[in-house]
Amino acid sequence: MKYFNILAIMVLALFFASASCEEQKDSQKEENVETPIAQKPQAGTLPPVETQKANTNYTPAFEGQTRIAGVKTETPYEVTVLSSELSKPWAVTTLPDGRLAITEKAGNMRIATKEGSLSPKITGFPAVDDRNQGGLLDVAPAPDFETSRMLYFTFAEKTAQGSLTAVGKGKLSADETKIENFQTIFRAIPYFDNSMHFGSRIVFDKNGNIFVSTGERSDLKTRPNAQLLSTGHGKVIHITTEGKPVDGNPFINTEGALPEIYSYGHRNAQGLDIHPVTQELWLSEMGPRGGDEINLIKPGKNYGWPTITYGIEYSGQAISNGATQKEGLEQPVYYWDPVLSPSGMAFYSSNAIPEWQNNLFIGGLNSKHIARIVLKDNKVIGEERLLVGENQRFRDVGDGKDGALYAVTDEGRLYRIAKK
Ligand SMILES: [Ca+2]
Repeated sequence: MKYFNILAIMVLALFFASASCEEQKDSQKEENVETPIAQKPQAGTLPPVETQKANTNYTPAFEGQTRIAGVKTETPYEVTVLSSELSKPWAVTTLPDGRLAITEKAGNMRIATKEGSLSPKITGFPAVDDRNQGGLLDVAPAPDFETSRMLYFTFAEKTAQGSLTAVGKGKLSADETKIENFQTIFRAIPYFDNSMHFGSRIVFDKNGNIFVSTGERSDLKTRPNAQLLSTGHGKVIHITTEGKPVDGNPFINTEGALPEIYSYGHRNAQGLDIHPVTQELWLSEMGPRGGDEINLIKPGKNYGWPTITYGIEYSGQAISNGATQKEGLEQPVYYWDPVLSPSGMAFYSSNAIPEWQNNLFIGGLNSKHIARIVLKDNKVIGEERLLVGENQRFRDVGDGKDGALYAVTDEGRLYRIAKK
């Protein structure tokens, strides 16, 4: 009996030892598969960054729609000018090998290393209308760029009938001197003879299709086109890499509507990006005097321009009798008065600067800074102004996916903003 008891105790001890070992392994396993906890968005506790008098006395539709509380980055970061040699750069985007593709408005591309060394001018583009706001505009690498070497572009197409925002694609040659076999795959009709409000940004969705923003061409004659589904002016377009409407587009079965349209009622959207976590599409657009907006884009929705706006004409006159809200029209998530002049924007996906994770960074032109926007539950909860002293018009901001942000300015600079 005695031996039996000892044996039983030994068996039990072994059992518990191995059980606790299993437990340990299990908890290790759990630790290994645990996804990193996303940084908590940091709500503003400081006074709003905007202190100037507004152009209008319009009332926001909800609290926090404008002049949100200020935030300040606590993590030390450094700002480096990598190059001052660019000629009117319009877009900066990261290639899979970590280098940067940069368009120049006159109609060529450059590739920059992350140390700021620039390639010669890459050619092979069609004639672009590079007066005023036109030119070779945005660039995005195909999701399979590493094997296909395909790049997608937006540009102001120049023709005898006027210009329009077009989307094209081409292959980066093996020696990286030119774009081969450039093809135009979409045109935001109609042509119009001026050089203003082309939009435009291009982003790939998770299915490998393309979103493109277009402008309403600024003129009082074309402005109403933003509300018309029969034109490509003032829209977000959703197309395949062949330029065909994406299956399931909201107006694909609507008679008289362009089947490529995804959303409408936009003025001049030069910022477009997909949220790294929610995968939702966000857009920034230029308002008139006052009334720059951030919008969360949903299929088929009408974003209001020019029926409703928080801005006024440059002359000071009201637009649409001062209407800022109307049933069935979307409210901006956020607006500025006076304006930011928002151009390109990017979500920061890294946690190298923890409080920046999933924040939105928008290049400001007239305002000459980069706006850092903290979002929570699709509302803005904090705003900060970065690179205020640089005195540059920030044309585009790109997420380097290496913990750094990259920005280009109308004055020809390439910036790197990263943790110190
Ligand atoms: Ca709007």
